[in-house]
Amino acid sequence: MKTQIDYKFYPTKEVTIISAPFSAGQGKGGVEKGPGLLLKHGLREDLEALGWSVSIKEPLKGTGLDVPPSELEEEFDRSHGIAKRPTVVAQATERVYRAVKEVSHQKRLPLTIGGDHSIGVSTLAGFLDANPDACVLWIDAHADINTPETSPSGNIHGFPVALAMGLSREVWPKQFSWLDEAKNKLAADRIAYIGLRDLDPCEKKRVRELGIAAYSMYHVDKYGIAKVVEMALARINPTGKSPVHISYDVDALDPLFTPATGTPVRGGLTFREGMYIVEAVAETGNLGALDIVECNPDLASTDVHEIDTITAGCAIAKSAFGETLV
Ligand SMILES: [Mn+2]
Repeated sequence: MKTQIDYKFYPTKEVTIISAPFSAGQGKGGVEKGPGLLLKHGLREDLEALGWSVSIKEPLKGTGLDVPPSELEEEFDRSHGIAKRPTVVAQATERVYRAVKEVSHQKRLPLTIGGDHSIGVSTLAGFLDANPDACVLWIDAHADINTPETSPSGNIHGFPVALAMGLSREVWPKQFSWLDEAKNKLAADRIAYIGLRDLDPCEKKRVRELGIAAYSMYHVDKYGIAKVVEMALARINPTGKSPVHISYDVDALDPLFTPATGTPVRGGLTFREGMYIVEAVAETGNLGALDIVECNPDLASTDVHEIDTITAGCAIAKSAFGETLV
């Protein structure tokens, strides 16, 4: 059934799905299969049924970057510090950035499907390029605000928020210089986290020092999800007039609901809490952009786990694009 919601920034309801089958922002193969499986499970048809006209962009097609990390060449140049595979990650994220930027300037809603969360830098920088006043809800168990000098693992999927904010620019691998051309950096008062429960010590310090609105699972328990979403939107979008970019890592949900993901952490959002967040943003009419990342079918121990995780990804999209329960 066609959605009844009035999308303020997309009155003609046009969306471009940007497929980003990329996995080298972390070490586990399989997450590059996420976009194909989301589409196979009917993502495109789901959005069409809600009244959206859908096109698809594949910025990594034919680049050889859409393979598991083990099939990409090891890099032995350590001048970039701890950051792993900076050359391929920089190449892939730049391509996805250009696609998101183009789609955003065309006034089509960018729905980017991963792939690991390193592509978050692409979607943040690309959407901000066309929408300087955009604000961000980062739905995740993790803060993804590490930099090469603070990261324990070196996996760049833990860096995208810091990259988009331009933090510690002097220690970035040189391969990321493409990011200097992005017009607008993400400001600390334009992003809120929901679902946090596994931050590195340096990330906790950074989130506090920058004064970022951070709603952990403690706050979800304390206030309930409806109040948390209300508080988060009041912080980042006080006028209610800015487009809201939701970057949704499926590990925000409890592993009971999305078991097939690279860095699961127990004590997460229930399925309904997770859907409520996107439903509530959709209801405001302010949805600007959406990312759905970190579905990794190769980490499913059963077929049911794989299907649960992929269909949760599709459900996030449907809720964001206007599906309601009644
Ligand atoms: Mn993440």
